[in-house]
Amino acid sequence: MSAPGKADAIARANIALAKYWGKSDDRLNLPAVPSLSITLDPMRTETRVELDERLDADVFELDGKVALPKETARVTAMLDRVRAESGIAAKARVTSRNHFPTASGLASSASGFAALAAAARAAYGLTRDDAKASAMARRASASAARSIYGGFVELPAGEPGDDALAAIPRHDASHWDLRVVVGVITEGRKDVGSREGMGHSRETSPYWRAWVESAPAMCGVIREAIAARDYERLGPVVEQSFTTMHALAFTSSPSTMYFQPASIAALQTVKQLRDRGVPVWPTMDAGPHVKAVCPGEAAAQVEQALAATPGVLRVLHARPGAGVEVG
Ligand code: 2P0
Repeated sequence: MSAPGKADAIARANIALAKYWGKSDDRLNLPAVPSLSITLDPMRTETRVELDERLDADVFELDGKVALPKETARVTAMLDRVRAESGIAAKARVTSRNHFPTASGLASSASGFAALAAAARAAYGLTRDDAKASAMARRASASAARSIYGGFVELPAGEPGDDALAAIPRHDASHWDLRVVVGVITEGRKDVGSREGMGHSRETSPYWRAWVESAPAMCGVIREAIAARDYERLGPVVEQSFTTMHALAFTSSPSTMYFQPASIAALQTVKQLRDRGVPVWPTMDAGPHVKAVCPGEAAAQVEQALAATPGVLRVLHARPGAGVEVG
C-alpha cells in the first residue's frame, strides 16, 4: 500500500452569521440556502485515522470511549467514500477528541466531520484537496463543510444532485477581529436536533418558501459587510438571519422552540448594551445559548454583562481561527 496509513487532523468549530436551515437534497445533504460562518478558536477537534488490515469493520473512539453504533455508521459512511476514491479497502481505527470548553453551546459535529474528512483523506494517501474534503464533510454535516477553512467561510446553496458542493473561504482569520461571546444557558431538556428541526420546518412551516427566498439576500449583505469590515451593516442582518431561522422553527407544527427564559434575558442584555452604545448583535443556533457577536474592543464589556444575566451559567469567548491542519 502506498498510503501513509496514518494521519492526524485538527479542525475548529464554526458559528454561522448567515444561517443554514433546510436542505434542497436530503440524500446528498445539500443546503437549500447559502450560509456564512466564522471558524472559531479555541473550540477544536483532533482526529487520528489509522488504517488496520486486520480489522473487519471501522472502529471509532470518541473522547476516550467506543462510540455509539449510529455515530460509527456516520464515520464509516465517510470512510467508504475515501476508500472508493483511494482504491484502498482497509478499515480504519478512528480516534477523536473534542477540546471544547465544558458545555460550550457550540456543536462539535462541524469540527468533528471536518477533522475526519481531512485526516481520512491523508491516511488513505489522497493528495490534499480542501475543496474535496469540504464536499465530503458536507455530506456528513453541512456545517462541517465550512470548518475545513479558517476565518470567514461561505457555503453556497446546493442544486439537487450537486455532490461536489463545497464551502468557499472568503477571508482568513486575520481579516477582522470579530469575537463571539457565548452565554451558556441552563442545561435543560435535550433540544430537537438541527437535522430533525430543519426537516420539520421545511415540511410544516408556512414560512418555508419565504425563508428560501429571503436567505440569499441576507447572506449577500453579510458577505459584503464582512468584506468591508462594516460592523454597523453586519449586525442587524446577523440578528435577522437567526430570528428568521427561529421563526421558521417556531411556526413549525408542532412548534420547535429553542428559546428558554434565560435566552430572552440574554437577548435583552445584548439590546441594552447596544442602547448604551456598545456594538454587539446576537445570534442563536438550534439550542438556547445566546452568542453575542462584537468587535474585539467590545468583548470584555459584553462578557461581563452576559455573565451577570440571570440564567447564564458561564460565558465563553471565541475568536476567528484557522482552517483544518493535517499532520
Ligand atoms: C448553521 N446549524 O448554519 C445552522 C444554524 C444550526 C443552526 O448547521 O443535517 O449539523 O448535519 O447538515 O450542519 C447545524 O446543522 O446539520 C447547523 P446537517 P448540521 O450553523
